[in-house]
Amino acid sequence: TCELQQTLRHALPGAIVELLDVPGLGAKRVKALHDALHVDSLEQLRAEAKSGHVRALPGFGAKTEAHLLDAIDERLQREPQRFLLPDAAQSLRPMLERMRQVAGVGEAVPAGSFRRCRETVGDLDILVSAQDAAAVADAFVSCGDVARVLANGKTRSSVMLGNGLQVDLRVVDADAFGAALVYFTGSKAHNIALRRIAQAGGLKINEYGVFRGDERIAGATEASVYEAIGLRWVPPELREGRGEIDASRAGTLPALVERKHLHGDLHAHTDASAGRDSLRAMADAARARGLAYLAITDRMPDAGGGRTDCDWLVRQIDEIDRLNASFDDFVLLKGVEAGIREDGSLDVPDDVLGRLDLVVGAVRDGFDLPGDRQTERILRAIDHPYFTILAHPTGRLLGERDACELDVPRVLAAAAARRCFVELDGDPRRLDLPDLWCREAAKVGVAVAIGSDARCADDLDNLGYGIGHARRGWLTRHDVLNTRTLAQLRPLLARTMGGAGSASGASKRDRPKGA
Ligand code: DGT
Ligand code: CA
Ligand code: CA
Repeated sequence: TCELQQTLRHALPGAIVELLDVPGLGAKRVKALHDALHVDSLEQLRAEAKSGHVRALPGFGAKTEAHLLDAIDERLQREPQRFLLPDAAQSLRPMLERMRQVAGVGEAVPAGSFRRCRETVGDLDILVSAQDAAAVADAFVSCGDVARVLANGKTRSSVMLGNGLQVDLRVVDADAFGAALVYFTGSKAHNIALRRIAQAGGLKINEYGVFRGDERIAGATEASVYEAIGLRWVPPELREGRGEIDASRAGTLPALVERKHLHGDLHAHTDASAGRDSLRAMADAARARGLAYLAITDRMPDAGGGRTDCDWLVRQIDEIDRLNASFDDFVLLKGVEAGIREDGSLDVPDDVLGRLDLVVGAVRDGFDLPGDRQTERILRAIDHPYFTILAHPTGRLLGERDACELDVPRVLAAAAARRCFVELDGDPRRLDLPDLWCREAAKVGVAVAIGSDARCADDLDNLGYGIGHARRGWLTRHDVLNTRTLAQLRPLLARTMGGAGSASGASKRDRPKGA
């Protein structure tokens, strides 16, 4: 977000931007529709088209009108759109700020899937504790981005923002805040399990508290609610009904990895390839974020015809050496994002790979290969003696491309055997390795490298999204590669990087998992 973006956004009426997604409508036509018919949402356009008002406009006609109706119906019937985390966060922030300014408001926090750090959210849920619910609701429905008010009751309201994101608000008393937060954080599966446990103990649990008969025995805090039914507080990221209740009862919940545990970042681009910022700027940004190391992993330019031009990489290696000489508390690691060809070979020659600290391998094409071929391709790449980290392993792009067909357990087994690593790419469009597979990786002893995949300095904050997703995957500090200090990391990287005997596998070191 920036001031200009906010100004422009507020200058646009209602949900008019969603009209631009309709095939056949550009800015000019949307403006014409708005000027003539005051249309500023899909539903309004549909109503006007149905009543024949659109065909009467200059440049539209009956055929266009019918076409628009079809396109709108197709859009409205489509699976409801889910939103990426940064988009949801950007809408959420100003709303929370607004409500926190209302007199008498205690807490104003996100709940639902956003709080659980799910990779996408269907809608946003906000929970506020306050005595004057009406004042909070008034502030809520008059937030800048609100295009439509869907419901405005005393304690619950819903709005639709201009970008199509729905936001639900719930206002509760402070003494029920914890119970309401548990309830509206979900997930539904987690809530159902909680209710069952309460019932088995002769208690009742709902969004107002935990009750024995008519007596409320807990509700002000989340911890009190869990404790009242014999459980320990469960981190929101685990509340998916995937074994967290049993672990809570048994006292075996994992100590989840946190952002402050990360000592470095193992995947970043500069203006030498996909990125926008210089080496120097990336290093400064990493240092400003308290990191001790940053791996630079640019990719080969497409030279065409299978040619490889590595001059740029050799120059970058030298430049990194020069820069590193100027730091005393920080190191740029020399890396590359090597493309994995369909035959499993890497698109960077071995003599260059041998000069690097790490090699991040990535599939960048052929996502639709059949599962066995995709798996073979990756197994072969992992077998390369210089291979270090498998980047964004499933290739999914949230909302755009499904994970490719891949035998993930086989890949993890191979990575464990070769003592290399898999990435959890923190780019909020990827969050790949997906959470369930992260859990599997930890189980089979493959450390997960959380990478920002930064395209610019600010993208280093992707590490935060990576951490959220890693927590959904039950990962602890010890399951994550870049919680190691540089001194601890070096020998782990060295095992693949042409250290004596590494190609024979004879001198492979033990990876100090859990150390
Ligand atoms: P989303 O919005 O699709 O990304 O996912 P959630 O989990 O945010 O779902 P949402 O917004 O429908 O509801 C928020 C939370 O409220 C949900 O995680 C649990 C609670 N909740 C909603 N409906 C029910 C229900 O019918 N039963 C129970 N036990 N809890 C519910
Ligand atoms: Ca939600
Ligand atoms: Ca909701």
